[in-house]
Amino acid sequence: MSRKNIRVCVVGLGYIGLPTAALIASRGATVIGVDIDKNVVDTIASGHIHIAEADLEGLVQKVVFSKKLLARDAPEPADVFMIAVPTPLSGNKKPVVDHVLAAAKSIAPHLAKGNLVILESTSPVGTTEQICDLLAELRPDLTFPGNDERRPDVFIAYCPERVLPGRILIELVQNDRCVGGMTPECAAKARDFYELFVRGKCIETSARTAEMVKLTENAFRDTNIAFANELSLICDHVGIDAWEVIQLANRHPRVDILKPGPGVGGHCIAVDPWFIVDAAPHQARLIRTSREVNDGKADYVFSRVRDLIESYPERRVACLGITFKANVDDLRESPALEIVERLAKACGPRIQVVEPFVEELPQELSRHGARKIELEEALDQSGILVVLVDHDAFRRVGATLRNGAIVYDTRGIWERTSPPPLVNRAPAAQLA
Ligand code: SAJ
Repeated sequence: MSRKNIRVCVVGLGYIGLPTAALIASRGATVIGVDIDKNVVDTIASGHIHIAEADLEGLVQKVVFSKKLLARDAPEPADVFMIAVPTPLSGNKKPVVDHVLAAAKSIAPHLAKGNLVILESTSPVGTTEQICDLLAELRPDLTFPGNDERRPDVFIAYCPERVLPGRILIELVQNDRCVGGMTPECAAKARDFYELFVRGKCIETSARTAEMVKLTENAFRDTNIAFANELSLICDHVGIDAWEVIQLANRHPRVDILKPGPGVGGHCIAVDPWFIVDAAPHQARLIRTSREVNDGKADYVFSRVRDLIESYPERRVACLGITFKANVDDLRESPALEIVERLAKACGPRIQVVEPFVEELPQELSRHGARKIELEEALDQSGILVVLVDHDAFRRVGATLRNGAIVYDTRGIWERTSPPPLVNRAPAAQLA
């Protein structure tokens, strides 16, 4: 496989598909980037991007202008097809693979002998097999792995993305990849492809194992964050500073507790563990509980802040941050946003929001009278500061700038300068 002659069709130009398409195109391949959203296609075709990600706009502009990345609203023939579309949860916490199957359907007419199809979307175990079955049904003129004794005409693999938002372009190149083939030959073909642009190790396995690896990675992190969040509740209950406990416990050579926060957000860690729970509900007890603990933390923070606000009716309230984590513009599954929405509903115009990564507040917030303000205004005029996201801009605020405001710091970014607010309880502990 050579970078220069290869044509790659990437279906789904979101947080993963777009950076991947741009990176592959920057290495010399011709990439057809496909999205069903016309605005997304038009934005990219004009050299711009619809998401915020470090260094992405410059790269996209370069490959679009050099005609290496072509934004389209439907797939076109290629050597390699990559599917990177969302796999959301249904209301009853079941994985929805409709977008993956629709993407597979859309590439079916363009498949030819020798093609490689790779699924990158986080998916329940067995989804890659489902794609094989679907393609085999739609293209009886071709052979597919798992559906025919003969050597397949089309090779199919699952290779999960594992990049961290904010560092996507770096991690796409540096991280090891787990390449799961429907057959060992499919895995080998997919590995050859990834080695064109990945500097990390590409390790071959089966498609089912690779699907489970992806879910495992995010469930592992969710469970570890749940430990930190549960610990913060326990410390709050017994009147001890959780941040100090964690800092000291982490000095043990084999202890590495993550950070408590207002809950877990994003489209990955807050979602993927449910795929495991759905597949093995009786076995996945810890994984389910971790999800519940992390979701419960947002409820807890909301109640504590509401109590605090009601105890100081004369004070203006500034909530710092609504994105799902630091230094990104992504609001998906954001616990900070959920908390601020509930506060705005309960307390109306007293709630003000500082969010440097978002131009306009979501309608749900402004509808209740919440207003977006600058950080300086919040520091000058707000008597209650609620830190919900650890953006760098908030970290840099020194104690003197906080003007004696009551601080509820859910991310532990500010040093403690005064006793914490006492709301409905006796011990003088900093709220975690
Ligand atoms: N969080 C905490 N405490 C911590 C760490 C994180 O409360 O100590 C919160 C964050 O604030 C955020 C959420 O957890 O709300 C998730 O953030 P994250 O930075 O841990 O992860 P994501 O969702 O941005 O990206 C994860 C990564 N997975 C793992 O680290 C195992 C990334 O590598 C995956 O590619 C990505 O999910 C994905 O797409 O699946």
